[in-house]
Amino acid sequence: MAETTVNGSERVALITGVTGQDGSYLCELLLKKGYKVHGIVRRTSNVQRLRLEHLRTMPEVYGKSFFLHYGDLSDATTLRRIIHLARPDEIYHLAGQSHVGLSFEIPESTCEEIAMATLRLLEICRDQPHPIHFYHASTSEIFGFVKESPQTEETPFRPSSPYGCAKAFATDMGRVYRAGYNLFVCNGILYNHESPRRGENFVTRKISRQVARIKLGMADKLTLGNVHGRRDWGHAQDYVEAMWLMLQHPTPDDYIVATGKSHSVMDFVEAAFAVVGLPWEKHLEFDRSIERPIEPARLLGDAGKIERVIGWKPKRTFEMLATEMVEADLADLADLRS
Ligand code: NAP
Ligand code: F7E
Repeated sequence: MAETTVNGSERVALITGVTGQDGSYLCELLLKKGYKVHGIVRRTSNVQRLRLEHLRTMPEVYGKSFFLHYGDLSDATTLRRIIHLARPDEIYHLAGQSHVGLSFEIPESTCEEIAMATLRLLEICRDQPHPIHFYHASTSEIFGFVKESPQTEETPFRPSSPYGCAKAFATDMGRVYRAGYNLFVCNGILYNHESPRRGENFVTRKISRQVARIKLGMADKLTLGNVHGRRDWGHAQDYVEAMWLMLQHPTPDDYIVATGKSHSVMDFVEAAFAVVGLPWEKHLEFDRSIERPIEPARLLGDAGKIERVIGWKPKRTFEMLATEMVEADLADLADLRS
């Protein structure tokens, strides 16, 4: 296990996107490792942050080793101030509009939040007097119209969505700042990763939630778009471990984080219905308006480099993931009803 102190003092991490799926798991992981964790949250009309409530309401944690700051990716002055105050050893930059389908509807704000905000943060890091290890949340979507499968760190970027274009820009900027200014920047090129904390508008969680509703008699139909798309699906808790490991390595680099196994959306539907013992044929329906203008080709990752260099490997399987998600939704809905 890597040291969690520098020169005898506690390590400090800053997470953008701390309220998201990955941010919340990463926050728990770093607190467990003894870090002081600062998170940036944006102002919303609802002050409850569901994925963090358990930490925010722990008096021995909140305000002692875990701190939240208001900030927005568009607000460079505030970002600079937070970084100056927190003096992080490590920054995990996870924030941004993360829905590929939606990026076709709101391309400008998607690019602004993903591409320009990453550049903004890199510029702030460049000005800091102390060295910062910077993690950038890149994605398999940079490969889009792939020419080879599986993809490696050497596969050319050919994004097929506004989201993918913005992430490709941010990933390249990370490389430029690493080479040009000697900044410690790692691009984690992560393939789809899911969990019970996944947003409900991503396909796996939409499926697990609706399958649980159907099982409990609260719904009858699951409506999806294209179920033939294939993805390399892993578990978010395995993937946040990879983010941390990258920043502990002596030299910064880019790494693919994936399982190397390909499944279709339909495979996930079948696995989820199998958990509750119901026939999917009776409940599944299609809505063409959910389909996207373009789908990426076969996204499948070769995570050989991170296994060789850092020793990371996924622990959870596709079947474990589907089971955990459906069971968590069943338990959650049962709680809500009681
Ligand atoms: P997520 O659940 O959608 O979380 C996104 C986070 O970004 C939330 O905390 C959100 O805050 C915050 N955010 C969005 N716009 C912001 C803004 N303008 N200012 C400040 N904060 C903002 O995403 P995730 O699944 O955890 O993914 C984390 C990162 O990894 C994202 O950058 C995503 O694009 C990337 N990624 C994800 C996957 C995956 O399969 N999950 C794969 C590859 C890469 P609110 O809570 O206020 O909305
Ligand atoms: O779609 C199809 C859809 O939205 C997966 C993000 O975390 O991973 C994620 O992006 C597939 C696509 O994930 C519905 O057309 C069918 O083929 O769950 P998704 P995504 O687009 O792969 C990458 C790596 C990221 O970086 C992103 O941040 O499922 N699909 N029917 C549907 N998708 C949704 N959302 N909803 C449907 O009803």
